Amino acid sequence: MIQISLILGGLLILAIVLLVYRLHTLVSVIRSSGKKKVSSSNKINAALMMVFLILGLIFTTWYSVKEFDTYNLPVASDHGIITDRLFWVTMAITGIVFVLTHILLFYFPFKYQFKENTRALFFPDNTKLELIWTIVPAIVLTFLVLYGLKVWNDITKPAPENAEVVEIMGYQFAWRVRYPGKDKQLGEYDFRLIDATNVSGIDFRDKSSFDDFHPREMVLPKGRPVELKIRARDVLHSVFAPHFRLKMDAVPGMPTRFWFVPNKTTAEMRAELGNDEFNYEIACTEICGRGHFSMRLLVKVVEPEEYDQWFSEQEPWLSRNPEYLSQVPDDLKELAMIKAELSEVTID
Ligand SMILES: [Cu+2]
Repeated sequence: MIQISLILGGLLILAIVLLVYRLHTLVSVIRSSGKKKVSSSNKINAALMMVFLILGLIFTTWYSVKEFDTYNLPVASDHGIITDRLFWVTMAITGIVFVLTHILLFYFPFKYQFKENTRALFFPDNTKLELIWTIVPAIVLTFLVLYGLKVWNDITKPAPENAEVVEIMGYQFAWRVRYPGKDKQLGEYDFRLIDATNVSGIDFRDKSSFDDFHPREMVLPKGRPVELKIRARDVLHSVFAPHFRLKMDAVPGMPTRFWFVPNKTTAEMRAELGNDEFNYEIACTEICGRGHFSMRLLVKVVEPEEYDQWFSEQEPWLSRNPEYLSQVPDDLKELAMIKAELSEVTID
């Protein structure tokens, strides 16, 4: 009851205030009829436009210079340099236009503010001017689109033959990384084979699967092309490694890929940033559920020799989970045991 009367009371007061204001306006119209009078607020508003323009320009320039490094991630891949160049060319062209139009946007209200003795110029159209402002942006935008298309084609062309292949699978809520093992061939997978242990559904009917291994973090060689084969197990995820300028969706039922060449080791990036704790990482950039935030995968870039060393020391997944040998066809069992470095003893 009290709430309703409060609301009604509030509405009543609001109505009274509005009526008083309306009355006040009408009275002032009658009083000043016949003579035009420019209030001082007109001049103040015009002056404030200039103040806002100048202070705004000073502040944005100062802030952009001061905080540049906060918003600019160092780049650590070959194609990242090309992508960055495209970004800065686009930024320069659109930035110049943006600044110029905004200077005019604030300057014109100041220059053309209402003055009692000035009359507005009647300016219906100007074909030449309209042609200029149509053709110039059309040419510039065509250049930007073609340049962007060239960059896109460059970075999405098929990976070189000798690329290191790494599979990355997104699932709620982690990444599963798989390397092809010593045969350098990733085995097949089948979603029907997924269980609590075989998280990504590796198919052990395929002999390429026997030596595949799953490390906890992704290790990559510097200076060698790496092809990520990307897939998702449940919902949409997205592989995002900002330092490599890498972003590609992981789509259930539709494998995607992305290849790139890391060009700075983790150690080099640590030295560059002066931060010993720095690590490259892959994050999920698709809001994929309540555990989305935890989809962080560390990436370590090392010198190629160190990578080969690490690669050769990894243990095939099958050798840690020998019970999955039962899924291997009988005629391949012997091969599976050799490739998974299993001895008879481990099985019994
Ligand atoms: Cu995700």
